[in-house]
Amino acid sequence: MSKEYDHLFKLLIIGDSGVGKSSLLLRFADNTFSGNYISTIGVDFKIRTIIIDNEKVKLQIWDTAGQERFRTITSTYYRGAHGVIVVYDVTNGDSFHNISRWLSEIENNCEVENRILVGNKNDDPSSKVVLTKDAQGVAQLMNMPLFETSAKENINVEEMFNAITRMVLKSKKDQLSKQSNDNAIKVTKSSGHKSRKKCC
Ligand SMILES: Nc1nc2c(ncn2[C@@H]2O[C@H](COP(=O)(O)OP(=O)(O)OP(=O)(O)O)[C@@H](O)[C@H]2O)c(=O)[nH]1
Ligand SMILES: [Mg+2]
Repeated sequence: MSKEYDHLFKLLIIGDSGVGKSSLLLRFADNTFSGNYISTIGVDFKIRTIIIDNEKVKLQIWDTAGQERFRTITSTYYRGAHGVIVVYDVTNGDSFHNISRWLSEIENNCEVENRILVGNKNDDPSSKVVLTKDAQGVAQLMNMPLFETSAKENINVEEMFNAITRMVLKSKKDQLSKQSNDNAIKVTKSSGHKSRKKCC
């Protein structure tokens, strides 16, 4: 029987209320979109398993409420996250300026290194107010990849989730190879010590 998955990662989606966090998750997990706005209460999550380089990666994706009144509850869900998706709305300048607040939330609540910046609602050039080059500037400064997406038109959603998953997978593999290198050094050191003893 084939394994259910090779890796299980927890991803978190944060950002101002109304930027389209739940819509991005619905598009990715169920390939649906609704124009109705039902603001998330607290947190919600969905699961999707994807294949990356022949490995099954099960993603548990937590969708948090953007509203300020849920901040205490949502902050408890940061712990243990392997990757964080920080979303703003390209048609709403305030949501872009608030990115720095969301990055501070990450710093205060977890030690995750894999973060991605997402400008959602990139489907109507006439309402776009956050220019791509400005967003790229911030992304570079913060050392985060930038994706402009549309949950509505299904633009770049799959690519964005794949990118953050690849980042998390790479971190895990780097960490594992570092650990096995460290262990190899330890073994070499201890066997070296033994052989010196034998000599004497
Ligand atoms: N044009 C357009 N509208 C979108 C897009 N994504 C979401 N919306 C709309 O934006 C509104 C808010 O979307 P949500 O996904 O509920 O936003 P949210 O970030 O989860 O909001 P909270 O749960 O309150 O934090 C809804 O009316 C969606 O239909 C998009 O890519 N393009
Ligand atoms: Mg929501």
